[in-house]
Amino acid sequence: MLDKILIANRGEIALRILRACRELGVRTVAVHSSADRELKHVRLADESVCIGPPPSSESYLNIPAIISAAEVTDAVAIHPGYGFLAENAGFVERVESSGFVFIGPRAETIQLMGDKVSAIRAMQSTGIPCVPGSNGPLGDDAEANLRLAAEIGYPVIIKAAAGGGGRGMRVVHSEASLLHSIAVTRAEARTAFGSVIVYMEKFLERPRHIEIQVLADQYGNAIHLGERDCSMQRRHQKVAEESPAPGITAEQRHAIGQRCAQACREIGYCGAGTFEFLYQDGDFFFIEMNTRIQVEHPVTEMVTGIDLVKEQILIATGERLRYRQEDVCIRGHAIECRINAENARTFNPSPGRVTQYHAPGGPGVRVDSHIYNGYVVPPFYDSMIGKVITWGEDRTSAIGRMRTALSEIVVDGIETNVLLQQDIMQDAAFEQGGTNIHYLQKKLGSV
Ligand code: MV4
Repeated sequence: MLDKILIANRGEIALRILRACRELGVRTVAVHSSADRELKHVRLADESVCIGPPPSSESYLNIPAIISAAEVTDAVAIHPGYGFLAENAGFVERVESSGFVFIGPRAETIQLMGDKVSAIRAMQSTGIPCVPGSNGPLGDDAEANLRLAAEIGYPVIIKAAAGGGGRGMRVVHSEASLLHSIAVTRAEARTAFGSVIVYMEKFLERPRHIEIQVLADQYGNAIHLGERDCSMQRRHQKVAEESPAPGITAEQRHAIGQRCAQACREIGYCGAGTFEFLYQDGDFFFIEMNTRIQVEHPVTEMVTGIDLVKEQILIATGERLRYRQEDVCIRGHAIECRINAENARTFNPSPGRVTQYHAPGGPGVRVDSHIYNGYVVPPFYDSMIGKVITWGEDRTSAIGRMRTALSEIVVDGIETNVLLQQDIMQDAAFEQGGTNIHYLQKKLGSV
């Protein structure tokens, strides 16, 4: 077993990782910025090291400071959580060349998936269904690009190879604007990512965002843990997620899940990962792979009973997967509502002191949050302050428990999105299930 793990993150996920370490009897090192001395996991960790001033660029993204903290505390492994350095192949190389274990996939895998063109190529070659498109970078031949778009059929979408998560993309509705859109997306990609590589896909107009969770070990064993529906989003920020996805049959889950597990074996994937798909009219289309633990991992944990963070650590330790595919069963339904410190109307962050906090509870209710009475939400980081997750024997029961949980939660002193979450949990279309990625923004009246 890994003796001591350094947690290279903050907030709820740092606390989540700390709890997994505790269960496994692994000692913990918290690293934090000078604005984060009062974080709950910093207080609970066996050791803590301040790695820099408040801005992430000088603390949670400060690779030399994190490596030094691992060296001075004799940590043996580093868990990156999500965001920050979690999908930075250069960081993984530095971690490994300094003699530490990175809890996640190999640097080459992160590199492969970070370039969306190479990710799609790799997935296509393993038989994962992809969106019809250029199957590679666009060249500078205007005629060839116009011909390709005509073949695919408008509307098309131009995406930056180095983008992802909604950054660096442009929808094109007709040939009149194709060449201009390619040029603009290239220029934006150069500025934002330092790469001019762009590719083209058919633009799907009303898809759902459904993703498959996988676990793979270092010995070529891989399993899937079903899907999550993450369609309830605003400006590429997920708001609520659930598992299983409404309307997906056991046969569909099995078919797409087996393909993902097989793809993991073929590319030598190692650790926890997520295949992101657009789902429309009964078909799955791969768009990206995430090589990290994700914010919404708890809904999968609740329906499978498998602790994904513990499994990440065990896999990094060099253990074989403890579950075969037959051992994984999806039981009941789970929903996650993200709780953000933000203004209900403008969605602007609302940092400040939490003067009163009462967490919801009861059967089937889980709260992943680092906040407490008197905690000050700093202005420097993401506005998510926690997640409420409910489980029920069926979707109706999970929704009912979420409504009750949201009616119990009290977070005073700062503004939060609790009212928005209550509204979503009462929404007739949500209750029906299967809303697409545009639903929430339309409901909110912002396109
Ligand atoms: C698309 C698409 C429609 N067609 N690709 C946005 C985030 C990035 N991961 C991929 N995204 C999209 N790619 C094709 N070919 C629509 C989106 C999209 C989206 C996807 C998932 C969740 C939310 C979204 C919101 C807007 C657009």
